Amino acid sequence: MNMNSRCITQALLLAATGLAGLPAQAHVTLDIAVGPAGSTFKAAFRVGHGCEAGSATHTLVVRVPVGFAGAKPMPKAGWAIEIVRAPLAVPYESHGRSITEDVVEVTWRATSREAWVQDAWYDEFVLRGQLPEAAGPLWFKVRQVCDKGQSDWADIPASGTSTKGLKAPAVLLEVQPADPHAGHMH
Ligand SMILES: [Cu+2]
Repeated sequence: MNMNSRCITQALLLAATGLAGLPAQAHVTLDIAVGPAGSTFKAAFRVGHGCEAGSATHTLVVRVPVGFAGAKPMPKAGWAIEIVRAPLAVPYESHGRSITEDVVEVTWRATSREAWVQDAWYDEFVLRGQLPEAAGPLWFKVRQVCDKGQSDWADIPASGTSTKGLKAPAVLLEVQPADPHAGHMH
């Protein structure tokens, strides 16, 4: 069985029950996957199932792409948070200050078995940040670690934003052109 045979199984089940047109409940995806350029965005990563063989999830590692600035995880009961910061290749300005390093990775780790996300359950992990001024795709690579095995959602298409055919697509956030009437608010 390859890494995503479970997702394929779910897709087949959905197709068989006539629900294939609904948004995929498989993989790791964003609850809302579009946001206006320059806005503060709440990225809610949805974990719809466990790893291979129905194994429960105990760790989620989100690699924050360049352009998603000042990422802040929302605390989650039963889960410890680790934040990795790194120097930026291209510093940016925020509130008149030059920002030279930023959050590049956030990890949620269950502090006890009770917090593990069972395969039959659904959960969300929330990260807030500032979207870039330029429209375009942002890809979050997400590693889901389970009791047995792990899934690395890290495949990015060579061009465009279609994840069709990718075995383990990274999580897509589409930054759209900003509303010219919107102010700088957060
Ligand atoms: Cu899936």
